[in-house]
Amino acid sequence: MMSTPPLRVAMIGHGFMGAAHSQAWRVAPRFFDLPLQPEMTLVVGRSGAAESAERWGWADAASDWRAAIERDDIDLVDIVTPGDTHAEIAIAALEAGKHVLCEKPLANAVEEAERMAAAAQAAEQRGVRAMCGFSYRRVPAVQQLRRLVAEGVLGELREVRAQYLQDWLSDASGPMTWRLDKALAGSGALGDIGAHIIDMSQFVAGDALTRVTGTLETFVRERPLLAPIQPARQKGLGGTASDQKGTVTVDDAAWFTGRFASGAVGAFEATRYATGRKNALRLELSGDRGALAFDLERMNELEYYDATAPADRLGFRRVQVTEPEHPYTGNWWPTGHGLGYEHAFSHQVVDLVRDIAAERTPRPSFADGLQVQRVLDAVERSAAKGSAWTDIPTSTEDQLSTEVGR
Ligand code: SOE
Repeated sequence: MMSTPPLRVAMIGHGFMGAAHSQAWRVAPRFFDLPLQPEMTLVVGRSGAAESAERWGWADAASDWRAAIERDDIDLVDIVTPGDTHAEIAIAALEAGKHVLCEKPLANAVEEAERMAAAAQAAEQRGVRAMCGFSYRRVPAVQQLRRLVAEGVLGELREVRAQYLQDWLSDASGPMTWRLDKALAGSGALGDIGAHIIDMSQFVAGDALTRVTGTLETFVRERPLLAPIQPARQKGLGGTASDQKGTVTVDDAAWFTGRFASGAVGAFEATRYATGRKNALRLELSGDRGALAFDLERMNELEYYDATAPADRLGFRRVQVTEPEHPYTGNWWPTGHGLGYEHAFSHQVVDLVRDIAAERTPRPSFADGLQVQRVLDAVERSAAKGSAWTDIPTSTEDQLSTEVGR
């Protein structure tokens, strides 16, 4: 029997996303038939990479990403570092002929995202592929939402409501972290979790935002610096706070409205101060024939309101997205058993590997990631102009995929 060709992966970075991506590279080939066999060849980090390799099952560890992307035994580079290094690593990897998976948001600035999208377009000519890791597109219920919208269950889409509510910063005594430093993170809640609701709303609606108004707020402007602790645990994920203070240089919360190309209107909120909300990404779409709703904290279901139903049975009904007919679910457990946060990352690996083998452009592509970056930038420019309406530049390669289930 023909053996499956390998896809040898080097993961650059090994924080929280490193754990999620490691789980996906290890588990996806065990539950899905893949045309290429992922091999967890190398994890790269400035410190602690050997411990991460041991813990998560990587064959080797290194500290120099430039040497890693030049290795002949590496086919794909998976970037899970803070946003300030995405552009440099992704462009170098693409130019070295490596496929790239890059965590969201694509970059810290539009100019960087433009260079990344151009490098990805050039690399495609050489059969090298790139994906931007908006993993929530691959939650089965989100894929099902897109299918239902594409089938027309909403009728004319009029309104999109999207929130991403977390509260891990609501305690002002919590320490500084790289996510609060504009030089490393690019922005705060806006780029970290606002990027998710921008990508998800556009993906589900099959529609692109064309103009926005934005308001940003920073509630806590100084936070204790972490005393020097094991480097692997830096990034504010634990450790003793010192009496030194660091300045927060990003937004804590973002509110924005948007107009879609179809004419639909959207209201968006991204905050890490929504006390009591842990990971509440909520999306609701309203049309003249119905409505659809999703909450990541109840990620195995969606709600559907059929406005064309007889009056005596009108109401939102809960759809359990665990049938074998639903996207991805048939490869896991029997109906009703449900999936978790980590499974979307496995589905991301499945689709990326299949796209590479089929010589297809992965979605979201770097062009899709650039379009989200342009929305983020427009929100920031609007906020700086008293929340004035601000247009989002578009270009041909921004056209979102209309292919259902991508
Ligand atoms: C923010 O806390 C965060 O870790 C995001 O960066 C991730 O993209 C999201 O999946 C979970 O929350």
